[in-house]
Amino acid sequence: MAIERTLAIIKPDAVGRGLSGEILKRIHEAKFLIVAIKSVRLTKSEAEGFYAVHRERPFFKDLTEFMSSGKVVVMALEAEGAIARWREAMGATDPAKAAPGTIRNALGASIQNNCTHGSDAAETARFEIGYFFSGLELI
Ligand code: 3AN
Repeated sequence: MAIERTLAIIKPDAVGRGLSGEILKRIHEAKFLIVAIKSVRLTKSEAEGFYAVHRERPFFKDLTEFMSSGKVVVMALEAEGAIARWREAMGATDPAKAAPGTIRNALGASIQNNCTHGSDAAETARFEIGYFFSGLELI
């Protein structure tokens, strides 16, 4: 399997509940390399730009308000098959449907407040990593 990079976000619900350390521990245990990391507070329009693919969805307004409601921790993760592996580690979008042992099953509160984000494909990962990190930050 090829070495890939994916964008991971610890969302405002998890940061606010003091879960960043627990999620970072899981990232290290799963042997992802953290290529870049920062803590940022998105504006509403920055959150809208990030989630532009969802702009027609009924939950877009709530989602972008939520994602701009507090600090997030944004990371570029690297590993073999990183995109699928990080999505496996997160579990299904709805914590109630996420497999036991996954981050969302263990820590997620609702389909919106589900602790983490992960890119869903190679093209999305490229866009999302570039949204947050410059070339220099990714060396
Ligand atoms: P995932 O993050 O599992 O790839 P997406 O890309 O379908 O899920 O959705 C992006 C984000 O939008 C989710 N992480 C979640 O916070 C929110 N979301 C998705 N579906 C719903 C929904 N039905 N109601 C409220 N929020 C949702």
